Amino acid sequence: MTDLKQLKKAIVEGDAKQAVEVAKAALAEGAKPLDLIQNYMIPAMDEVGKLFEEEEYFVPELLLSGRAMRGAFDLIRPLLAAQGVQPTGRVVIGTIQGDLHDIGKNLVAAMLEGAGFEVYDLGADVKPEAFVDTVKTKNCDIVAMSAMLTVTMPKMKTTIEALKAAGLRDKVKVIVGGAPISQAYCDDIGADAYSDTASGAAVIARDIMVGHKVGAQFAERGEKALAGIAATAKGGK
Ligand code: B1M
Repeated sequence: MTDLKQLKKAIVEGDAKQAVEVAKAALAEGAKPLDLIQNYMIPAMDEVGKLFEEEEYFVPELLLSGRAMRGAFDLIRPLLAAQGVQPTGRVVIGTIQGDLHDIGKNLVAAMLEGAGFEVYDLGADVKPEAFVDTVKTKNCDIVAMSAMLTVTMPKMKTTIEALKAAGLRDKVKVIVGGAPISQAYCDDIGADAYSDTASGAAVIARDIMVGHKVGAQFAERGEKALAGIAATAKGGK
C-alpha cells in the first residue's frame, strides 16, 4: 500500500518524478483523487509557503515544488473531469494580471470541469481585456478570477470595470478567490461571489446557474445539467 505521506514529502522537496510516481501508484490502488489533493497536495504547498516565510525556501524551491504539484495534478485532473455530464454553463477563468500563481486556479478549473462546466482557462497573468474578449466570443456565463498577491488584487476590480465598460457586466456573474481574497473584498469590488476553496467555487457556480436572476436561460440550462448529473449518479456510473 502506497504511503501517501511520500506524496506530500515529494512536493515539499520539489521532487516532481517522485510525486508523479507516488500519485500514480496510489491512484492505481484506488485512492480518491480529491483525497490526494485535499489531504496531501494542498497541505504540501502550505508547508512550502511556511518554509518560504521562514526564509528556509526561496523562489527556486517554490518553483520546484510548484512543478512537482503540477506533475501529480496533471494525472488527477482528467479523473476529476471524467463525469460525462452535459455542460452546466460556460466559465472563463484566469489568475489576474501581474500574478503568476496558477496552482489554485488550476484546481478551481478542474473542479468546474468536474461539475460539468465548459471551462476556458486563460492561464495566469491575464489582462482584463482577455477576460472581456472571452466572455464575448465564448458567450460565457461566469467569470472566475484568482489572485494570490496583495499588490495585484486590485486588478480584479479593473477587470470588473472592463466588463462594465464593454456592456457585459449584467450578462455574467463574477466569482473571486485566492488566499488574500475575502468576502469583504468581494463585496467591496462588486463581485458576485467569493469562495475560499476550489470545490466551493464549483458549488457556487452551480448555484449561480440554477438561481441566476438575470435571465431564464441560465436557470433552464443549469436545471437540465443537474438533472443529467442526478441521473448519472443514480445509474451508478
Ligand atoms: Co509565491 N507567494 N510569489 N510563488 N507563493 C505566495 C502567494 C506568498 C503568500 C508566499 C509568502 O510570502 N508566504 C507570497 C504572497 C504575499 C502576498 O502578496 N500576500 C508570495 C510571493 C511574495 C511571491 C513573489 C513576489 C516572490 C518573489 O519573487 N520575491 C513571486 C510573485 C510572482 C508573480 O506572481 N508575479 C512569487 C512567485 C511564486 C512562484 C512562481 C515561484 C510559485 C508559483 C508557481 C505556480 O503557481 N505555478 C509560488 C508559490 C508556489 C507560492 C506558495 C508557496 C504556494 C501557492 C500555492 O500554489 N498554494 C504561496 C504561499 C502559500 O500559499 N502558502 C506563495 C496552493 C494552492 C492550492 O492554494 O492558490 O491559495 P491557493 O488556492 C486555493 C484557494 O486560495 C482557493 O482554492 C485553492 C484550493 O482550494 N482559490 C480559489 C484559489 N483561487 C480561487 C478562485 C476562486 C475560488 C477559490 O474562484 C474563482
